[in-house]
Amino acid sequence: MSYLSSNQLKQYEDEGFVSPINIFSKEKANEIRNEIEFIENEIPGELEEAGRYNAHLISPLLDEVTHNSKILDAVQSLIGENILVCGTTLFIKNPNEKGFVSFHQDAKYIGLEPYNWVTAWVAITDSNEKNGCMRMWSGSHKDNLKKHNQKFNEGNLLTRGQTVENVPKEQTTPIILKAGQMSLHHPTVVHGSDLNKTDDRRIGFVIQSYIGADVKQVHGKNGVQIARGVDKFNYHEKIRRPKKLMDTNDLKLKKQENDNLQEIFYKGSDKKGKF
Ligand SMILES: O=C(O)CCC(=O)C(=O)O
Repeated sequence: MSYLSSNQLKQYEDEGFVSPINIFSKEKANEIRNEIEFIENEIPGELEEAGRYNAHLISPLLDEVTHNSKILDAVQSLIGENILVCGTTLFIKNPNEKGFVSFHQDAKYIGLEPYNWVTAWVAITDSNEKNGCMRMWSGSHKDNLKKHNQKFNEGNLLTRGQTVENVPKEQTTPIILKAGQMSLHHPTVVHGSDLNKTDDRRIGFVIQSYIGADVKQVHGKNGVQIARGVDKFNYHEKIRRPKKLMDTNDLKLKKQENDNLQEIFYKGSDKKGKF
């Protein structure tokens, strides 16, 4: 039986996302926030720019979220029982910083094919219209890949500032989440987010993405962890899960994985951004 209800499955099919889904308590979300902020304080810069990827490789609490059985039950309803984690991203918007995310489709530069994969956006803080929650262009996943302009623009939290132009923003749906809830979105749904206009941080921990074992990385090398089921395809190298916080070898693994990611994200581009 599917963990997602038939209405939720229909929402995903029709709109390209499903939200909100309760995962853990506000208290747990706070504990995770504290771990993120502890890392930021201990190793300044570790979670910034290209370091914002794959923090689950150095943080036992983020590893626990990545392998959370409720999240995996929901993901299984969409991509089947053999699930790999091929990366995570921290999308943090600090107050007084000009961070935003232009409208884009994840599938454009991520190199994961076929599209049997899904992204889980887990709210570590509340996420709402005031602090720049994601906005989804409902139904846009049905049109396949769209043209993206590469803007490399100031404040844009995407690698290339990749932008789908002329999205009817008033028709997009805000993904309002309480800390501890998540949304799931499709590889080709167009989405973005505005500035954080509050005086607290907005933190999203994004499993980007959960892929079926049948999904290849066509732009480079992606280390993966088995989250559930079996991997009879063996397309990717398996990487370990952390046993303690900020272990020296795990920090090296994170760096190596993130170097590989840079190759993937900037494949074919003669310009590089800071993420
Ligand atoms: O956190 C955001 O505002 C955008 C995140 C995003 O684009 C994604 O998770 O694919």
